[in-house]
Amino acid sequence: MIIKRYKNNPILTKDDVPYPVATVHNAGVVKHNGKYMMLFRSHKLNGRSILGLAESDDGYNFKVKDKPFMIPATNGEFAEYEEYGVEDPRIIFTDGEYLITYSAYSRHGVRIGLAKTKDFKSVERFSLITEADYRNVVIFPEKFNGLYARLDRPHSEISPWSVWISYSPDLIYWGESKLIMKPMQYHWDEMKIGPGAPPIKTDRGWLNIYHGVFPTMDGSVYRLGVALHDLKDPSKIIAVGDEWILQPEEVYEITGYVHNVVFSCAAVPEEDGSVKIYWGGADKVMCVGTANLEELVDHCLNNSREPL
Ligand code: BMA
Repeated sequence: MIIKRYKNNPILTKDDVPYPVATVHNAGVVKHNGKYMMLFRSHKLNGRSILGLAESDDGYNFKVKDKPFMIPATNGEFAEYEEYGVEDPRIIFTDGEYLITYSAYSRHGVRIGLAKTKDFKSVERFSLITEADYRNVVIFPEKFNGLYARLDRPHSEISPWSVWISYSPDLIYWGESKLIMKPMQYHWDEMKIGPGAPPIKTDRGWLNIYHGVFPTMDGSVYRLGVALHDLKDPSKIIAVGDEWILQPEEVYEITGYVHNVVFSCAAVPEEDGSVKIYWGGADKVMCVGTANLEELVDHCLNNSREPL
């Protein structure tokens, strides 16, 4: 197994949250001042989502803060687009601050909001970076020719749901969009794919942990895979691992709020060459596992399928 599940999974459940929620899942995680900060999604008891914050010394044992970190905005330009909830945060560190991209749901569809924090105490909403309908936006932690780059996944009735790249000088205006990776027919990711954890820089390329969905008679199955992007030009995909790296297998991944789901929004690289990969199990609990970064890169390169 390329990912070793932590023995005490799940690491966070609704029972650890000091306010009423039905789920804890799809969390963004980063290291801040030596602590692991986890921004997790929870369904409230009305079915709409909010983001909570938990903190840990070791990346495994988390303590949840008393109050949610982000709830839907009630005034300003974001309020209209967050009416139905905020979901699936991804976090990166750049230029001395953390950028949080999250799905903003409303009667108009799903857009991506970008918020900033320096300290995980206060948070400032900065921009709505897509129109509807987009999900799964990850920003690269480095700029390319002076531009921020992001991967995203627009909805489409015509093409299978695929991964695109776009660039921005200021985190407000985005362009130079290009399709870079598609689902593969009759393959584990044939129905849709989407970026998962923000890309991780390695010697051989940017490692992109993504999710792929396969439709079955029993509903969709969400799995994780890996792709490798060129270090200088992230629109070039060097390789895509043909086989998944994680699929729902444990009870807490097979049954829950939505069954048969492993869904990642975060991976934290460590100094010893390992990486902690975080995922939501069945849209209900948070899990973690470890992998070796070089092995994940080998997994892409040794048996690669075409990106398009
Ligand atoms: C996707 C998103 C994720 C969720 C997944 C499985 O479309 O809604 O937040 O984890 O479905 O239900």
